[in-house]
Amino acid sequence: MANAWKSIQDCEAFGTLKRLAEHPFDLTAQRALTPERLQSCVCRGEVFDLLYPCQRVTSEVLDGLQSLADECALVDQFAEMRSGAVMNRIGKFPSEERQVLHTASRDLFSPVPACEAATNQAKAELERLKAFLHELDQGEVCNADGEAFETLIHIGIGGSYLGPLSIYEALLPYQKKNRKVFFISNVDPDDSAAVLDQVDLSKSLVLVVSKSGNTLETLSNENLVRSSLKEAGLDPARHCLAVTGQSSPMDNPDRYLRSFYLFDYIGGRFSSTSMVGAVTLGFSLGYEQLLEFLKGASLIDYTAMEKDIRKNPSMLLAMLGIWNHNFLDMGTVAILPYSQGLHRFPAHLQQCDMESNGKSVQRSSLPVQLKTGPIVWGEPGTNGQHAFYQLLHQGTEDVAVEFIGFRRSQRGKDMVVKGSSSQQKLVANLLAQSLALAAGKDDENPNRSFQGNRVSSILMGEQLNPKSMGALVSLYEAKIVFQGFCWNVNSFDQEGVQLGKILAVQILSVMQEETEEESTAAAFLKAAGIK
Ligand code: G6Q
Repeated sequence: MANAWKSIQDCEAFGTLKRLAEHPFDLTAQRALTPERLQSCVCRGEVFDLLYPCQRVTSEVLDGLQSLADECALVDQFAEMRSGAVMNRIGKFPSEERQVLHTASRDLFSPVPACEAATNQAKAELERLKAFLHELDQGEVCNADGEAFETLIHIGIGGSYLGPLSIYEALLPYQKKNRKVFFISNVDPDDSAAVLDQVDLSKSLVLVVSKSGNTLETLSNENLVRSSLKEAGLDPARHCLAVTGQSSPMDNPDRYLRSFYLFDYIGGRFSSTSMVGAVTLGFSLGYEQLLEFLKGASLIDYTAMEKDIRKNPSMLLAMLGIWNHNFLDMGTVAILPYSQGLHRFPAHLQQCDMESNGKSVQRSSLPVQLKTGPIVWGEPGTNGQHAFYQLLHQGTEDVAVEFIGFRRSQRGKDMVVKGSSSQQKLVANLLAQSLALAAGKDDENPNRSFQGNRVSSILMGEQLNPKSMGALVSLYEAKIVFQGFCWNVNSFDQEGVQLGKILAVQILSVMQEETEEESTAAAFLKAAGIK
């Protein structure tokens, strides 16, 4: 019932919040950041606590955001999504018309999953993966010389790459001995060449991941690696694995040692907990740790069903984002993890968020009336502090910041220098930055004065491990989905990406023709010195 879904601007609370936004809480005022505020503005979650004293909110604002969430029926829509409603659609126009069931791929731990049919499909794939990983461990799957596979080359792009990459990198300390993963995504031949230079192909599995099975970059890279295997005298059918959609052009089990399925109700950027992430993570971490990762992800899907925003970190993060974006007019969000393991996580979120909510049409097919998805970017702190934080503190662009931190380091190897450990320094920097951005600093020298009221929140977890990484992934997925519901956009299609795929093919076809015929593509190629 698409017409029943409201956008926030149609809600009564919208007006109240507009009024409150005329005089947002002043974080620079004396006694603004009181110990009481610092201790009470915390949303306790299962794996992460969300600290939000440095947001320009009062309890009145939070009540308004709660009303918005209620009026837009965010939790009801989330429940509908989880149980298999067709959410990927636009009014009466042709659209993907699909269910949205990435949550089913990890809803494995409840006796009553929200969508049993989809969870059963996920379980069946996981069982096949478990068996395959066991065969690998036992040496039943091995190379032609009977040696173990030690390397996996993951080939994929976009949603078939960024999630698995960022999670793999985050969980390196949990990697099994003698297992290593390399990624090839870019069609730039230097990307594949750099990987091929580093691996021993005879001991490598090649995992080709493509839901559609027809992505130019991925197929080109697959061909390139297959030809390298052949050149090395290796049989690709013994080395290549696939993750793809059923009946895609890649759904050809004869070409692959093993094929795993990704179902059409799981969008690429939401696919980390499906076989898209599971095969690579299973190879790297082993099956038990993969399950821990899925457990963490599933846990947050359940806490996301809590209607009280003060008790639901993903929904609160979403609503604070709405407040900053639509009421306080901040157009960009910086994701700043104070954890080296998360160094590629902002890139994953950038895709997940911007591809989902970078939309201008409501689900009713009418144009949106409000700004939708913000620009999302980020880098790990403290490195960022020595780079772009200058703009965060004193620039003319108001950036909403989302810090991510952990109380304990991942590897536990640390030492005390000048009275504090490196982990203490890391967390101290995070907290100090949040406070400094908020409070600002007066100085008679205008160049040394900090305006303050620069907002941030902090997601604080105990330690980065498979379970918390799973939780972090699904916490942000839920945030993005909630915001899409607020704007009443379809967060699950990606016409802009499809357009790119078509355009490149058009230019390539002109490149391959020997015709002198004038066309826009031909002129552009000539201008670029390519034809
Ligand atoms: C993700 C997008 C997009 C997609 C890539 C790869 O949600 O749809 O980033 O993941 O274009 O597509 P394939 O998996 O089909 O190769």
